[in-house]
Amino acid sequence: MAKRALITGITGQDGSYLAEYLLDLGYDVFGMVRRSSTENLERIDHIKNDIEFMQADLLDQASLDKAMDTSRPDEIYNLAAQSFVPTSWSQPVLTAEFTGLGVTRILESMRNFAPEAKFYQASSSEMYGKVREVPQNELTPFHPRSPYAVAKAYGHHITVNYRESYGLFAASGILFNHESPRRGREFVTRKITDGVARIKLGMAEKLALGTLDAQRDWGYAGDYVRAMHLMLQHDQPDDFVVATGQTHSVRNFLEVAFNHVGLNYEDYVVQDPRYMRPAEVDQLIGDNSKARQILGWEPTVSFEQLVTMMVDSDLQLLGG
Ligand code: NAP
Ligand code: F7E
Repeated sequence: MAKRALITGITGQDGSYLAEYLLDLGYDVFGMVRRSSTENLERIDHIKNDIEFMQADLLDQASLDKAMDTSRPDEIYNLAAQSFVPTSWSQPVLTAEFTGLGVTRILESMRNFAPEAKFYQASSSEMYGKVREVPQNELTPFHPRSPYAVAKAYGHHITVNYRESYGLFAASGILFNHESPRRGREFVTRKITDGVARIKLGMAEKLALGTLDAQRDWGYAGDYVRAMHLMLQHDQPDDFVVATGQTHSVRNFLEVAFNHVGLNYEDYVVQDPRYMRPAEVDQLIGDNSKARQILGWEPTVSFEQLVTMMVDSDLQLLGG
């Protein structure tokens, strides 16, 4: 019989790649979507007929229980969250409700309706924040720098706690930034590649950004959803860092993206204080050796390939 997977956040970047991946493996895929006045399935439009959708919200326990009871999943991937760091300063309580307490609600639902299932929590390198060591591994202490990161730290700890309290198979993937042509346009990578395409096509003159000095360990989302699946095939629930092991600044990203279309970023980029954060995460770089050794996972897309893939996709989308 086909395995059954429940994905929360299926309409997001990672949800779309994970759904594709699991469908290819022969899974029955159940997708949790929240009610909205207009349909929001762009990223999964090509596979939507293969997915069984269930309406539920991380804020509503009864809806989660119903989704869990209906789908009776073998694997649960909790990808839903308020995931944009700046919004977590303007909506800190909502972020805590979605991104933090939402995890407990799903775990409670699992405990009551699918205790034998395997659970994946989408934890984040943002938990390391003001980093205590370089590179960061599974044992590096957390020092979160935003309400988003604080909520994710809660989500990580409650996942570990339910594993230890109730013996649930609950794994936490500590994923470093991962991007793709399906990344939301508010995140810096997509904002840049969309901006480069617009400038190249004569549709924009400038690109306004915040700090250019922050450094991130950027990987490809398609590679990272494979790691999520591998964590749930392992014989024990555990925590894993998923990263490339390389870090680049926003400035490096700009150089590669603008060079790819024959332009110099210095002629177009302006800095705007509106995009500066109250507290910044200066540098992240992950140590992926545990995932490599235990899961046999490794990234396949380099930084340059990622940037150029995203620029080419945005050029094509805009008709270039
Ligand atoms: P994303 O594109 O922002 O997608 C977030 C998803 O969560 C969307 O499907 C959204 O639904 C859903 N959602 C938000 N609030 C919800 C609620 N109250 N109830 C139900 N669904 C809700 O995020 P992503 O980049 O795919 O990331 C997936 C997960 O990994 C997130 O938890 C994120 O925090 C975490 N993460 C991401 C990265 C990264 O670099 N991408 C790194 C580490 C961890 P709508 O479409 O209706 O808004
Ligand atoms: O910012 C700087 C900004 O918003 C990256 C989420 O998926 O990854 C993501 O969080 C860096 C920061 O991602 C702009 O200050 C400069 O230093 O693309 P971002 P993020 O905050 O790292 C983690 C792992 C997650 O878990 C999150 O869910 O870029 N930056 N200028 C800018 N950032 C944005 N968004 N916009 C700018 O104009």
